[in-house]
Amino acid sequence: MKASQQAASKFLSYVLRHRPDSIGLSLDAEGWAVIDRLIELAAATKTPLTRELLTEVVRDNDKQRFTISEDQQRIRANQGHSIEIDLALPPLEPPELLYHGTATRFLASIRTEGLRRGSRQHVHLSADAGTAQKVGQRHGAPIVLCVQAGAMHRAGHTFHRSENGVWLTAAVPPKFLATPP
Ligand code: HQG
Repeated sequence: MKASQQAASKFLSYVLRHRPDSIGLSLDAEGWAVIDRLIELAAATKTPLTRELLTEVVRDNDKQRFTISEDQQRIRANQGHSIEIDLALPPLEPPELLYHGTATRFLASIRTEGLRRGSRQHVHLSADAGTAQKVGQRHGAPIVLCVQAGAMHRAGHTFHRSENGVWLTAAVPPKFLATPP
């Protein structure tokens, strides 16, 4: 991604996941923003956007963080929200194992409480350990936890998969987590 795309991606993550109100933007119940309105409001910020830049960011984003609607009128973040929106994803049976990357300093608390969603709407899980490792690195010395997602699903926990392949669930109780000794 180019520097201009990276700046736009950060701005979009902030506005579409956490603070649409910071630029006076409204999202609908499923988290979509009207692109023309977003461009209009972004013009007054340090991160002005154009239709072309938005198209590039969505297309080239390393994690495919955003989706433009089929009619090209709206944009939303695929996951990571802290605001209350309903992505309207169907519940899905997860693979037997999923992974969660975190920092070693959180381990004691996670062993006691399980994984909590914190400020976000969901706990985020990865389909592979490599991706989880990268997610963990964002927080410090990384460690990858194994989540018994199949067993959780059989016990009645609901899972969704975001448009960009991130698995989402409300919480992971400690008994479904394999932590290193
Ligand atoms: C930890 C990125 C103590 C949790 C990624 C994590 C992801 C606990 C941190 C997405 C805990 C929350 C989300 C407990 C959980 N005690 N710590 N009981 N339960 N934690 O950033 O999963 O690049 O909110 O392990 O790729 O790291 O932004 O969540 O370390 O998909 O697109 O609390 O964000 O995507 O941190 O990352 P976060 P996350 P983007």
